[in-house]
Amino acid sequence: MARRIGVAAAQMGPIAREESRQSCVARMCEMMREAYAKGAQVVVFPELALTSFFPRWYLEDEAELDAFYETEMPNAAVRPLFELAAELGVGFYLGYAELVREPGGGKRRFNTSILVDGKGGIVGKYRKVHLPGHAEHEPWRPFQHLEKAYFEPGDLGFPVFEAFGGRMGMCICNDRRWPETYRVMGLQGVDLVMLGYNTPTHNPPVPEHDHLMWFHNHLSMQAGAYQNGNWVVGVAKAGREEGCDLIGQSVIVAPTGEIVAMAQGVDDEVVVADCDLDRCDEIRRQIFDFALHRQPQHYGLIAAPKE
Ligand code: CDV
Repeated sequence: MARRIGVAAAQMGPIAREESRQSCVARMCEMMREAYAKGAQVVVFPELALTSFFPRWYLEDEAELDAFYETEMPNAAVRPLFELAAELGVGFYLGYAELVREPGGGKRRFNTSILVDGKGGIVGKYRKVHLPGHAEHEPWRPFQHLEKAYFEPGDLGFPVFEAFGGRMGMCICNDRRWPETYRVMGLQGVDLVMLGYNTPTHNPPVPEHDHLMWFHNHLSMQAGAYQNGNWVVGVAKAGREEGCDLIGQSVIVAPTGEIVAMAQGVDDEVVVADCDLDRCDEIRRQIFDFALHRQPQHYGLIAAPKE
């Protein structure tokens, strides 16, 4: 039996600092309904989809910072999305900031995504491994990128989950630029990798690359798809958010590396593709047959500890 699923990339336009979670969730519910009407069984939303991209601000007040995190999932604000998923029988990927309160009073902070099935149940969780940016306030920048201050690296690895008739994987934004991300999931037979991103059009440390942001976005995801023989769905939070421009161009990429669907603008927008998970075999059997061709005895440096 063919393993086909309708997949939606639900790109979001900007989220203002003052916009409530309820408003964001209402936008997502509207897109989920549209995705369902277009035949989707799973909807992919962006990274940190419930708030503005707060690592752009240097926040000294801990209570102000904490307000951007979720301490439970689902919570009251997000529950309508879970309920709609169960009503429609549609799953989703959602990125959010996660705050874990430890028994001793400590706090752990992660940039997290979850995979929810068509019954509204959480079937998988991922915590962002590759955190870009800086840990200290850098006033010379036009905007901050304080992910290294506001999150710790994920501690869950790159797990793969049986869902939607295949093997589903997740990563988040900067992870998509690293070949190891896809390869670790590829070695677990992943069929479809979902990811959300917030990528400014301007990269303050290397402004000479600004015109390449869109190219590098697609280059990374197309390479990750082709080199491991899996589908990739990459979804932006896009547009001018609190004075900072974020790229759009959310895409669905086939295991051949071809883009089969792409968002046209930088607002809320749903694009859907019918993804045949069996197409992964075209690459995994004919080009990159891991069992036949990999030579891991020569790859040791990749997994060696950092100097
Ligand atoms: N949210 C991100 O991880 N953004 C990075 C930017 C800072 C380069 C990205 O890789 O898109």
